[in-house]
Amino acid sequence: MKTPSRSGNPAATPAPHIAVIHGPNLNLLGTREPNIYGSSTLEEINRRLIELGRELGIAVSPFQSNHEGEIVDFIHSIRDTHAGIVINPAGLTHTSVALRDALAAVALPIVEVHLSNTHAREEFRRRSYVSPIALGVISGLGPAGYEFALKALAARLEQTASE
Ligand code: CA2
Repeated sequence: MKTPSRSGNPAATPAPHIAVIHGPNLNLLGTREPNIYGSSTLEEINRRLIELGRELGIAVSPFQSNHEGEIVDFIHSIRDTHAGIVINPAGLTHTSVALRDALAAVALPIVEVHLSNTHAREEFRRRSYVSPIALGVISGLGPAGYEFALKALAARLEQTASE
């Protein structure tokens, strides 16, 4: 199989797409609770991920919603166009069977990211409906966690493309 192109040649294999999904309230990043979630805004995080994606030969599609159904619809919509998902499901991590079912249904490789260490906080944050169907989980490393997740998915795609 062909590997993703990093040549910048438009005639070469198109870059695989990876969605970066941010759940409810993450639009507030950088404006409230910097002691827990840091001072980067969502826009800054997305900009950095798009830039990193370019370096990795990946087209990054960021998406944020405060509405569970919109996130489910978005996941359905990328089923045939995207090769993987980085997701911070935010509060839906701990509550949403619908989100988990949508992710399982599209059967794309997923990396779950949390800015804070969910295991060092309240007990209810320790349960994730997403983790059992994720390739991996990164928690507590701040915005760098999204970058590690993107690199891990890019490496996985390279690996599966060469198999
Ligand atoms: O640590 C994370 O990334 C979380 O996914 C964030 C969620 C929380 O429910 C999870 O347990 C862990 C909360 C997102 C709220 O985002 C805010 C950002 C700025 C100000 C207030 C809330």
